[in-house]
Amino acid sequence: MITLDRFILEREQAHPGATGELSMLLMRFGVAGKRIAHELATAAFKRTLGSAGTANVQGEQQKKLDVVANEILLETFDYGGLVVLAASEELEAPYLYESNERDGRYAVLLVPMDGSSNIDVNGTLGTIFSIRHREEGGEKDLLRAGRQQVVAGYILFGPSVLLVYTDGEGVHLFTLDPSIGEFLLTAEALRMPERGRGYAVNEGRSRGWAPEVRAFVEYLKENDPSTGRPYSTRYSASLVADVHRILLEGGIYLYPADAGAGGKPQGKLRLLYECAPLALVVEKAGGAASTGTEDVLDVVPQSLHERIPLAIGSRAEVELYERFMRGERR
Ligand code: FBP
Repeated sequence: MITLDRFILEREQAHPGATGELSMLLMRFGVAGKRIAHELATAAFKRTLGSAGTANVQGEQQKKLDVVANEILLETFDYGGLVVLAASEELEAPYLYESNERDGRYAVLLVPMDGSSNIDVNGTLGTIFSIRHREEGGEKDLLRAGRQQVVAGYILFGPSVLLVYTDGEGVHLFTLDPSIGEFLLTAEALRMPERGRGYAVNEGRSRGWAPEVRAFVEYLKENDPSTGRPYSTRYSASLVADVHRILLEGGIYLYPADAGAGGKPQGKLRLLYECAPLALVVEKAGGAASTGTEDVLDVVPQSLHERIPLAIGSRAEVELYERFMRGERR
């Protein structure tokens, strides 16, 4: 029975120069995950379902649980002097931990509640996290390519609560055992299938897509058993849930640029705290993540809440998508 704490500490011992701070930080995400899971499970009784009546920096209506999860995560790093900055989907500017300003060596990036449209219908939800080194201090420390993430991962709130992370050396999966309140290792050094049989995309938005995107999705739906087609649609409206399925079964998730009515011409998902963390997890498991023209982990953000188009999944499907986007395939 390998708990999250034991696993992290044993890996730390493999790094003679380690200070233990990163280990403590990672363990805290386990604690935050348990607290958020409890809030989700009791939300109906606590009347914390529904809208908070406020909007976040993206102008999106916040759910009460978006706010609750954000507060739990900000509290989680408020002691111990580890974290100086926390950037969140729910905050316009990064939160500064003044008490850690002198010695804090890390910054964290957060999506407290992913898949918000699933909250009130008891659908699958997630929390996305990423840890970066503090360099010069301030927001500009965050505006660096995803390759500079030290740790990235997610917590998946489904029939069971899972925590998945990479520290750059493999991807590891833990399952919360509610009887003891501990995350236990259930898969170490996960490897993704080279290709899958499913695709995840909101096809209701296809009119706003570029012709190359539509051609790729149509290609997946053609009947050709020799290439594993037609693929099945597997879209849950939770990026974390869809990427987790793809991590285990292969396939591809798409959120393309959308020039249609009410669409996001530059893509919906945020580079720094949605796309880059999941891109690191998927790449370390053998998959890939692309904007359609560039590896997500190489994109240097110009602003904290920058959005990009996203294609993430098995290497075969993502590379094929890029060929469609270059017009090499019809
Ligand atoms: P939020 O961060 O606002 O939840 O947006 C992210 C997300 O919910 C993803 O989890 C999901 O894949 C996608 O947006 C769903 O978007 P749409 O409702 O346009 O299909």
